[in-house]
Amino acid sequence: MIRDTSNAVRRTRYFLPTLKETPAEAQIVSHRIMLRAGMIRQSAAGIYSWLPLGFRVLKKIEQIVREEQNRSGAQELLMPTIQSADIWRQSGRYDDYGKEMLRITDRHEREMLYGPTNEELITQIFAGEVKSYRDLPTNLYHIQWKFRDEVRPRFGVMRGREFYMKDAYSFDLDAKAGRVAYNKMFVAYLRTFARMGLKVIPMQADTGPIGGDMSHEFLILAETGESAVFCHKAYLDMEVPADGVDYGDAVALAKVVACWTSEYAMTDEMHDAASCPVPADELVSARGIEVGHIFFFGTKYSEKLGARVAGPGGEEVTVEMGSYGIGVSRLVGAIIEACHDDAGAIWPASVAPFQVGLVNLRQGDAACDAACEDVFARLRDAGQEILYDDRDERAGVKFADMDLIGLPWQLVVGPRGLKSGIVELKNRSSGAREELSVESALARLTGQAGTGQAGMGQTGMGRAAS
Ligand code: 5CA
Repeated sequence: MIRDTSNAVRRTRYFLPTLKETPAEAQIVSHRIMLRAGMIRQSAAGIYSWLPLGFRVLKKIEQIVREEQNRSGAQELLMPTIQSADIWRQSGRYDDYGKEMLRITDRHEREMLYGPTNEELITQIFAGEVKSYRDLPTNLYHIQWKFRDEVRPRFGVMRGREFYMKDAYSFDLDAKAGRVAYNKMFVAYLRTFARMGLKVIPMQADTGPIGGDMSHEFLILAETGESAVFCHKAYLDMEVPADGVDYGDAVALAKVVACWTSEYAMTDEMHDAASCPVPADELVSARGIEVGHIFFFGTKYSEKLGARVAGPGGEEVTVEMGSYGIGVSRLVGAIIEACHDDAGAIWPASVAPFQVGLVNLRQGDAACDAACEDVFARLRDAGQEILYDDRDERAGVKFADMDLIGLPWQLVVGPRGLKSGIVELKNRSSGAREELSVESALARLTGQAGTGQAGMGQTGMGRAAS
């Protein structure tokens, strides 16, 4: 078996430039933590490089999104970042998009653009290949960088100009089938965010430049959220569909969606205090971060780009479409917003860059070094993701860095404990520390953390700092 050596790393060999000072440009906690924990560096306004630690989290989030999209029946493909202006002229959005669109001219003076979204391109691909209703329903998605020349890029990766998005596009024969496709994505979104330890609330939304007549934004509650949100408190305890949810059962899916849309939930754009039906003592008034947005817009793009199929009776049918976005790079910041304390990030195990941080309290001490090497090798060989802080640094520096980075477990090896064969295991989320033998610590970490279940609950509400 070829081992993935990137899952077990030594701090002295790992590119992890943590900062002691808080960078002045960062206004919100996630941006501060991402810079201080060496996850990202700004390359230009709203454009970031992802350093190894941040990149690992991005990839974990991406993988959860992918798994839940696949499970719902959507198929992954990959479209380019650069698109031709022609299809945007056809849809009528080339001028509408205004300055937010980054326009490029190639050497042949052809007008190109860096894609802010992909409705036009996917519709063109579909229209070129699919000719019969028999090939429906179809849902195609990709996970790709987007560019929107935002007037005010801010809050780090939360509102970037270049950002990583999952966008899915559904194609159906009629509006009823389109609604089933919409429900599938709705349910997949509930599961996706719950797996990241987030409590998400779907809210009725404005459709903006994407268009259409049905749309939900998925928001997580966080003090630094860009939108004010108003929802019934029942949302805080609603049940998320389990692993075995049957995406083939349209009735069951509709029931889940009906439940999750049964209570009042609006962003400030849609909320009207005068007509809000929820009594004040049942209304949650908070701020939220939009992590996903889904749209049903019928034939808006299929009509203009000629996405038509032959229906069951041979008649020509213009397909019904929806589009479904998740802000993958935004989620890295959003999860920190929902899940941190004064010392740093507190990663849910499912998206943590590594599961275990190994702290050698006395580097250079023969016993400590040997014990750490042993633990490191055994966790690595058990397939555990581990970051070994083997630097010649003071204990205080190592502790502060580990808390900042926020791995679910810290395994602390020091000379005093080792004399009696004892190490300390700290849970980053609860702060609980336990002294136990090396063997018990290893058993705990390989038995528990190896399943991805270590640390905080995966479906629990993120813990926001006060
Ligand atoms: N075409 C549709 C659905 S695929 C679309 O583009 N929807 S969107 O505009 O709402 O974007 C989808 C998600 O991308 C948003 O919910 C948000 O989480 C994320 N997003 C949008 N703009 C930015 C940005 N400037 N920086 C980071 N993430 C963003």
